[in-house]
Amino acid sequence: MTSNHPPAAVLESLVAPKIDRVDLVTVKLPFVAPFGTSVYVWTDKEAMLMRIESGGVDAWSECVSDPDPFYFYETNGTARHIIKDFLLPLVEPGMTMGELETRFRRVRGHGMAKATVENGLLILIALQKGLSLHDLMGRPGKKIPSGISIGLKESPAELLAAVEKAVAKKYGRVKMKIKKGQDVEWVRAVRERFPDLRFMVDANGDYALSDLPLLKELDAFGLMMVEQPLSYSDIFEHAALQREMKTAICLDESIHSLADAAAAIALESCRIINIKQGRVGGLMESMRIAAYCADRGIDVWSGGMDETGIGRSVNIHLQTAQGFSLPGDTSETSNYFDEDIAEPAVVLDPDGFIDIPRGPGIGVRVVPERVLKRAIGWERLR
Ligand code: OSB
Ligand code: MG
Repeated sequence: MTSNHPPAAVLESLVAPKIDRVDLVTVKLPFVAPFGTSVYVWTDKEAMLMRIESGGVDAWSECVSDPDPFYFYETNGTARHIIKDFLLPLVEPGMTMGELETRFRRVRGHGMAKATVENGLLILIALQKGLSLHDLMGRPGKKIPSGISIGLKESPAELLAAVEKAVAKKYGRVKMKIKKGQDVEWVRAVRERFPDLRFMVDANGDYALSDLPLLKELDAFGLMMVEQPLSYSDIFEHAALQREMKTAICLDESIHSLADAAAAIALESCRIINIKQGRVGGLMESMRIAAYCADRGIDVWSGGMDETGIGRSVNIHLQTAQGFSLPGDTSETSNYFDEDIAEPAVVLDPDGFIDIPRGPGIGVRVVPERVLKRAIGWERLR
């Protein structure tokens, strides 16, 4: 099926327009509360945004890297370097997006940098055609299920309060971060209070195979999955762990491409994959991975990187693609920021679903005054 209908073919055939101007703008938005994980605690979102102008139309995209390499090897600094010195010089008017992607392959890795340029061009093309991004992808609109990622908390009481709030909002599933020493008993507390909750955990690679007895204890809690329990770069040992665990393993950090997904599936390293469009190099590779997984009975969902309204909207549109079978990390804007740089904010409807932002492109408007207020760096590249 996928061979007759390559899932990203409709995007691959689009032609890149002539670009008049490109800017990188870095904004720093304070989080409403610190976001704690096993690898770092972030207190604000430092997001590098790209603005591409063509024939009087301007498109914004967002690089999902952080200023630090604690979740992923790319940083805003490396992404800027790769975009400026290697990717943008490869972009020529008249080339198809498929050709662009082929040229980009010469640069090894750096998917977050690649996604910033690729998504920016796709959003620009959508705007010029007057189409929403999901229409450009050839996908019908639908209500998008919500999911929330709750960071590490200071106490079980604080954790329970956060879960309670999420349950009241009708989030489609709740994920909590775990780390060594803050796991089984915290999970038990949530499960005892919310026996029917669609519930999962994310370790961001904090455990080793030698922690097998502890990880197996998680099987008692009816979790939807345990995300990235072992090292950020591992696929092989996750297969050994999955053989020993009842709970489905979901890979996040380890999956950078369709080839990685194929390896993980062949090795039976996971039963679920978290697709972050930035981490895998953009919308086209995301669509390929999702369809490939769907054909093999592997569930996928869209992860998040605490994006501003720009990246958040891209993630929402992506979830119309074939294969996105589970709620992702797509939560309300107010979960992160008092004031985003784009509007309208993402909100849940009374059933816990999200409407795709309406209108051409990603459907959200970047508010220039808010960008200016939050900008900590601005550079014209072209
Ligand atoms: O591991 O999924 C992760 C945020 C930053 C870096 C890594 C991760 C996360 C999240 C939050 O879990 C996702 C979101 O709410 O956007
Ligand atoms: Mg994760």
